[in-house]
Amino acid sequence: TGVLTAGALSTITPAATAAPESPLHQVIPAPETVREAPDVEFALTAESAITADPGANDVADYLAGVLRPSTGFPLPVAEGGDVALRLDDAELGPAGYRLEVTGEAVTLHAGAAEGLFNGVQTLRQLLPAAIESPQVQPGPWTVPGGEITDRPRYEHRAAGLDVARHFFDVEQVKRYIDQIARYKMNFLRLHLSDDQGWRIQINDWPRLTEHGGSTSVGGGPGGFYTQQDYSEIVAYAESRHVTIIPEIDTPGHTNAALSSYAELNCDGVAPPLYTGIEVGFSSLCVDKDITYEFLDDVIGQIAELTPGPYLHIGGDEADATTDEQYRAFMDRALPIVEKHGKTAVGWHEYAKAEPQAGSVVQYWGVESAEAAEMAAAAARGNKILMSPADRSYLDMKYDESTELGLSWAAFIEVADAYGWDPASHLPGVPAESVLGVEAPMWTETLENSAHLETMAFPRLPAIAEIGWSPAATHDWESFRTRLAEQGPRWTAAGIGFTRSPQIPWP
Ligand code: TNX
Repeated sequence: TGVLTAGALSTITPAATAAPESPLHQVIPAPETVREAPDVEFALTAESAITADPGANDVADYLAGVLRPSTGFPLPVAEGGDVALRLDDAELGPAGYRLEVTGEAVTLHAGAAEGLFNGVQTLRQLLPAAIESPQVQPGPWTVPGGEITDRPRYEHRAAGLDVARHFFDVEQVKRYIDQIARYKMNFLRLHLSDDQGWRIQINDWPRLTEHGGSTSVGGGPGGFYTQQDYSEIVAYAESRHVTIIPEIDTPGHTNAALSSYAELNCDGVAPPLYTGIEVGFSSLCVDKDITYEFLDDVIGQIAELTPGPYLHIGGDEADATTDEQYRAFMDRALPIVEKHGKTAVGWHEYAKAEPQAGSVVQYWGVESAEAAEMAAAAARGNKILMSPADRSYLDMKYDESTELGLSWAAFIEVADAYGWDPASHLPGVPAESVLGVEAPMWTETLENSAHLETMAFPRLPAIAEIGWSPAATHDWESFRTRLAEQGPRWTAAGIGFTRSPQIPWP
C-alpha cells in the first residue's frame, strides 16, 4: 500500500476571519435546517425543571446529569418545567428531532427517545462551553433563540475500537462511548480478538482469556471482559443510544486463539503468544470441524449477549489462506452468524465469498481501490459501510510530527478526514447501497484514554458530520470554524485533543 503525503489530500486555507456566527450555527454535526430568532434568548436558572413525556424519562435523567454538575442547579425532572422533552413528532423518523428555543422555554420534539437524545447533544452545544465542566461554574446559562430541525443522512454512524492490540477496560470504553455519542454516532464496533489478544470470556474455552488474553502489543499485561463486563458495556452503550457491534476477526488475526488451543491449528501445535504488530500470518484451520464447533460457541455466546442486529466476522488480511480456503471458511462461518440471528458484517475482502444479500461489507481501502469489487457486492444486495483507511482511520498520524499512530494508509489531517463524500467515494456503488460510515481506532500504538483522545479529536467529529449532515451542508470553511468552538468544550470536559494547525482554535 502506498503512503500518501498529507498535501495530496489536504486543502489548507487561511484562517477564517469572518465574525463568529450565532452559536445556533456552530453545531457539529451540522443540522439539516437552522432558523435564528435574533434577540431571543433562553436562560437556564436555579428554578428550571425538565419535563418529559412518558417514554422520555431516561433522556430527561441523562440531560439533568449533563447540566447539573456545571450549573449547580437542582434541575428536577418534574411537571411544568421550562425544558420539555416531547415524543410528539413521528415524522422526524427514529433519530430526528426539532429543537425550539424561545425566551420562556426550550422544547425538544421527536418521534422516539433516540431523537430526543440526539437533540440533547445539540442543546448542550448551544450552551456556553463551561457547561461541560464537572465543577460548578458561574454561568449565565443562555441558549440562543430559534429552531433547529434535524435528522441523519445515514442510519449508521459508527466508531470502531480495537481492544485487542491494547486492552481498554470497561470504564475506558464507557468514556469513549460518551465521547462518540456527543457527535450523534450510534454504533460502536468492538474489535474483541486479534493475534495479540483475546478479550472476551467464552464458556467452555477458558484458555482463550486466561492465556490468549494475558498480553498485548509490546508484551504488557493484556486483559479481558467477563461476559458480565461485556453486558455492562452493551447496557451502557444502549443508555447512550449506541449499539455495540462485536467483532471476532476470522480466519486470520487469530494467533491468540491458536496459541490457547492447539487443536485449532492444522498441525496441532499451539504457536507462542504474539506481541508484535505484523499482520497476515495466522489462520484458523479451515478443514477441521473443531474450527466451526469453536466458532459456534463463540458466535452463539456473543450473539446471546448482544441485542444489536450485527456481528462482525472480520475476514481481513487473511494472507495465510488461499482464496479457495478463504471461501470454504466463509461458506461455513457465515451460516453460523445467521443461525444465531445476526446480520454479518465483514471487512471488504469477504465480498469475494459472496455473503448473502443484506450482509454488510465494510470498505477499508485506500484511494478508492477495490471500487469495482464493492460495486459488484452492492449489485448482489450487500450494504457498503464506508471506512476508507486514508480518510477515516483515527489511528493514522495527522502528519509526520504526530508521535502516536501509524502511517501506512496516509497522513490524515482534519481536512482529509472531512474532505470526502461516502455517496460518491466508490465509483459504481449506488448511493442507496451505502449504509453509513465508521471511524476505526486501531490501537497498536495506543494504550490509554489520553492516547485515544489525541487521535479521535478533532477528527472523529469530521467523520460524524459526514455520516449525519446533509451533503448540502458540507463546507470546509464552515466546519473548521465550528470545530474550533469545540476546543473549549473538550477542555472543560477534560477531553484531550490535537491542536491541528488547520483549525482556528480560539
Ligand atoms: C489494517 S483495517 C488492519 C488492522 C490494523 C490496521 C492499522 C483492517 C481491516 N486491518 O489489523 O490494526 O490496519 O491501521
